[in-house]
Amino acid sequence: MTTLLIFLCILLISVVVVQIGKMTELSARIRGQEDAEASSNTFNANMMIVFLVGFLIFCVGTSIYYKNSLLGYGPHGSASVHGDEMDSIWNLTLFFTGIVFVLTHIALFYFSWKYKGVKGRKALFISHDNKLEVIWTTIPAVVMCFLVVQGLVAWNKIMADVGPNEDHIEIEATGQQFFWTIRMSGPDGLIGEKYYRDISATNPLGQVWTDEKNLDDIVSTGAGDIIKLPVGKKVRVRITAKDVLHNFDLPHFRVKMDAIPGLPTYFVFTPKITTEEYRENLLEKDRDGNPLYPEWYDLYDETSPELGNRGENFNFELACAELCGKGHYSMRRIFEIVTQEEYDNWLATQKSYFFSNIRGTDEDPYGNQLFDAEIRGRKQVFRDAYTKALEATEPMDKIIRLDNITFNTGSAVLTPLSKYELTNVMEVMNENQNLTIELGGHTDSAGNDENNMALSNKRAQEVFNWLTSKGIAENRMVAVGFGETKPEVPNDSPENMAKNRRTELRILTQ
Ligand SMILES: [Cu+2]
Repeated sequence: MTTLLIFLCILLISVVVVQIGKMTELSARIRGQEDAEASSNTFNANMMIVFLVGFLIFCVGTSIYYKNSLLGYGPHGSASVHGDEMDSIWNLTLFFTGIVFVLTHIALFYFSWKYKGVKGRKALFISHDNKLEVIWTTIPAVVMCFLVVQGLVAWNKIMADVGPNEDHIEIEATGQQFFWTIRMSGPDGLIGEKYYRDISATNPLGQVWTDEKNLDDIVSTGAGDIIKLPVGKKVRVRITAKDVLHNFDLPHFRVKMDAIPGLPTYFVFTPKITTEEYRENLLEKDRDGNPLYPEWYDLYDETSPELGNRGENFNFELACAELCGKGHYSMRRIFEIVTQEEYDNWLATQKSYFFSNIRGTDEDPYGNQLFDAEIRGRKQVFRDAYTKALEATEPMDKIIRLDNITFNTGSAVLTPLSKYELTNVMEVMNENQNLTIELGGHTDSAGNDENNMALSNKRAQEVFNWLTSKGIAENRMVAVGFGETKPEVPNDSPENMAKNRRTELRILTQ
């Protein structure tokens, strides 16, 4: 449709041009060719000057009109430490190119006016002029050298990597059609290894789980998830891509770097202003209380006035600055700069990808062991339940579910991870020599009643044996199999049946 419209437009314009040509020809024939040419030359030459004035006014006018919307001007000073240097290089370049821009335009249009076609005037022919050649080669060369050297000095400073022991936060951005996967180092401050062959549906970045640096890494793909970073702390972003070229662009921080499949790049920057402070700058008022930048007081969303003005809703945005496909625009992500304290609190609420998605699955290489934090966590849960049971008076409440004692399916063989909970039981038995307990085995209703009874008996006995092997006296414990006779909930769903398969500890004396 668009193509057809464009085609029709071109066709119509061509028809108009041909018609105008015909008319000019016709009028020229009537008035005499030469007179017509002379008046047309004067008219065109004068229009050149009109255009020149109009064009320069337009350039200067729009620059002034939009100055508060341009990065580096008005409220949009750099939000990162290195950005100021980049802005000053930018202004320096703009100063020189601006002078050249204005002068060449004036010369171009003035000459067109001055040397318009006049009857009898001949053009001067100069084949070569050494002086002119030297002038217009040397001046641009010197200016360019000056700008390039300044630029190189700034570039080397900006692209300096972090030192070997320098305190910094490491994050990683992986571009993909059409979203960014942002990986943040957890409390260890380090990002784990990746291997492209490990990429799968459950492991989108190909993290190598045997590398312990990966275990606390946080992975965020949701376009709505906000990434927080602390103000004043150096951030090193590793930038990669999974399919096509993307570009990691944080314009307010003057950070921009291609994301190239197969070729990791990086950028180091230090945010120097929080999102909150930046918003305050946008909403700044002069001494009389008038907004300096009134456009930021416009409603953020006219259909929802309760959201407030644009300034209050301002956010630093990550964009993909490479036209990477149809959904390119949707690669927007929000980065929020906060105080160190807020950052620490936020980081503590973020779940590591490994522990929320991989732990306990087939991909987990640590299936037969618990991490210290998990051991402590399970111990705490057991201790809390134990204390509650000790204090309880009702016989019903003297029972502790031992969910972390598990068996291989259909057998009485303890799983390797059960030893941690068994150790918890052993410890309280050793601490409190008056404690006697009943170890109860329970199954769900699946299968034959007698088999279930036998299995639960064997399982309770297995727990009993483990504890006696660790030196707990046999006369302080009794192992009972209840089979399917004491379901905790009706056996009407797989979840409920799982709840009914359990080992229980009941306190007999304490
Ligand atoms: Cu992209």
